[in-house]
Amino acid sequence: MSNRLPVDHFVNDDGTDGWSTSPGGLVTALEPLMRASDGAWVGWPGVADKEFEPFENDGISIVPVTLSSAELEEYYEGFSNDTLWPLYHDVISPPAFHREWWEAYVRVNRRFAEAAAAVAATGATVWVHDYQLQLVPRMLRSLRPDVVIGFFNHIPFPPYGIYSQLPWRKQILDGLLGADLIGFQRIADAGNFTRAVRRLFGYATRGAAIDVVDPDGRPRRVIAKQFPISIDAASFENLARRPDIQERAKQIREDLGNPKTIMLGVDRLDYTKGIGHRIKAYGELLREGRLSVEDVTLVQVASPSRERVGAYMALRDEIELAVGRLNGDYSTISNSAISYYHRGYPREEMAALYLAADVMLVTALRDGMNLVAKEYVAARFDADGVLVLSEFAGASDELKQAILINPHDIEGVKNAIMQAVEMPKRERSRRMRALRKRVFDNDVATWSASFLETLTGGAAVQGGVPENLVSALRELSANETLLVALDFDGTLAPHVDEPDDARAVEGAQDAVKRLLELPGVRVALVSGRALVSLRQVADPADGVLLAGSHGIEVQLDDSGLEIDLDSAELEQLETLARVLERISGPVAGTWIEKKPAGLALHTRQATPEDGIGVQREAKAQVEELLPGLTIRDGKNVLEFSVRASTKGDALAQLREHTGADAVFYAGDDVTDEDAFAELGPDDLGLKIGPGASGARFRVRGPEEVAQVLALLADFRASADAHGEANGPSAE
Ligand code: ADQ
Repeated sequence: MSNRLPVDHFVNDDGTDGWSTSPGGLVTALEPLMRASDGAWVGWPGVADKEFEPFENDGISIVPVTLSSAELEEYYEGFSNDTLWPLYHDVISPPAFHREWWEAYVRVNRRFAEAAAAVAATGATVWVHDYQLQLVPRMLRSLRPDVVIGFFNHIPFPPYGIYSQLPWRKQILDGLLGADLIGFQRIADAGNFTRAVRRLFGYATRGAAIDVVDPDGRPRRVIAKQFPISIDAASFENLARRPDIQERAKQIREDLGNPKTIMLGVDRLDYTKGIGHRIKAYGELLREGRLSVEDVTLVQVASPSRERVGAYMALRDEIELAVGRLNGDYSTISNSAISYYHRGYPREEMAALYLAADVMLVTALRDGMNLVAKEYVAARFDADGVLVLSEFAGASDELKQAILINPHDIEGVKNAIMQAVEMPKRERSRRMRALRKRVFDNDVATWSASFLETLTGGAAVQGGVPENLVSALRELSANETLLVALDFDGTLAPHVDEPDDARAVEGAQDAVKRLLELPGVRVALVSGRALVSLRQVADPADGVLLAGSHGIEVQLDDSGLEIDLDSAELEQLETLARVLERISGPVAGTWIEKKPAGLALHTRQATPEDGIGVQREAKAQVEELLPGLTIRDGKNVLEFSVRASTKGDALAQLREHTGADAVFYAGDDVTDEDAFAELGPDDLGLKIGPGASGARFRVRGPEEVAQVLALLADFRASADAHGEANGPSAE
């Protein structure tokens, strides 16, 4: 889903509707995938007040969302482009806050969410793009809890001091948190977002993970991290290699009078792009005689943008005044200081311009990524040309061999321009080669694959055991000693309503039995269940190690089962009991359950208002009286534990106990993410089902887990037979 569909509407001679595909990088990257997965693209077709039926374009279903011209004004030009855009770009231009714009934004976001809800298959993956649709993830989740939702923010996410100006700051964050995965351009953007979430919602965050509580009271883990977008680098290079394009590049140079140096700026005409700063620096260099129009010229391409928004009209006047002044002051009959073009060009012409330019100037004051910088690099197959790049563009995180500038520092920009103009050939080519490596290593296909892999992994929907997992299992099986640690519910056994009814699928039982008999292999169950409950589904006498209550209770070979709380913990437990009893005692339908190292407060039989009230009160008081105590939100239950433990801690303990050289860990729950985080490069993490995950591999469900464990047992058995796994003694 994106605000704008990847197709443009036109009217055929006979009056029928026609559509042409717009050639953006995003479309190129997603097209093959969408065709293969019977995908649909939901968005606005670019024409107001007109309803279009869904149609098929190049094997992709196109689902147009209708916008009225009033909505276009309020939701798009207003809230998106005159509120969010300036706010998210460091308030370079003052954002306007209007309640009716916000209302239109909510209305249109709901329409998009409904359109997606109507076309998405059961369990589908929905990828929502950009700041115009930030409320869609939450709206879609409430309409369709079965779908997996990713969101990518193409523009920066501002620091809290700026973000907090937004009157609807909580609603927008909540909208985004409806997604399973939220992608940003830079690590700093993800950090700003996570900090805002902590400040406004108080949710716990660890690294990229944010533990949220959904309106239905269920806890859920959201991942927020950077996925720097890129371009279809190979296609840009191929374009630049075409003889006609090279010819055109030569022609451009000639038409400009073959100056020693051609500098180029290519931007949407936007106040974020720092076009004025660039012209100012260049003008001063001409005035000071450090550059002269006989040697140097600047080509500035500014594509028309948002021409009905006031700030953009004013910007156009300002830039064109500056261009006119500079040309008036410095151009000669045969040499222009600036050649300025206010129009869009086809990709072919862009490639020729990039080839013709000795120096590319990207001076954005704030920019999510800036694809122009990457396009310039991709086009330069001749490993020549110098990129001057603003630190405030996301691209600067990757393109370190550019000349990096702070565009506000005009002296600095001037020096950078001089350095670029005078840079010796060898240095130019050394830098350009390094830049090219980076752009080709992370192209737009890699970008989208890595986002989608983190979101669901292909195997979450397809079933079967992916080929790369098979080879990773083979490699893993060759370790001398191996720990196979498994979550139970949802991993070995399908989820059921009554925990006592859960049974591991047959194939998984068999595979676990085989693994238990193999030398050098230990098997452990790691669960949120209490140990007593875990013992009903696995028998420690068979040699299975057990870690219950997220690792608070562990049953290792011959070690005791009881957990000994120390005096401080006992004291905390007493305080905890006192607080919970005081709060829940008077409220009907609530009760307290004793846990091995804590207490659980159940509210299932209370009225929803009472339940929420009691939980909120209990949480607040416990946090105040016993800061740092582990609190887990469940559905209608709050668990308080005086001993902090996660499945990650459990895994670490099991690893130490078994002394295993490598670990296999499989789990389906958000709590399993703590275990995945414990894994090292030689270990193997397997996520079951959809949802963002830190695991390297993924399969659909317990049936597939059974296949995976059987494969592992096979590999291990044959490795044993050949003596590989027994180390030097067997050789
Ligand atoms: P934009 O602000 O539009 O994108 P940018 O990343 O530079 O900025 O992309 C502009 C695209 O338009 C480039 O592909 C460029 O070639 C093309 N273009 C510019 N002027 C043109 C002209 N006159 N004729 C033809 N084509 C022209 C937003 C964010 C960016 C982020 C992208 C992608 O603001 O920071 O990099 O999305 O996520």
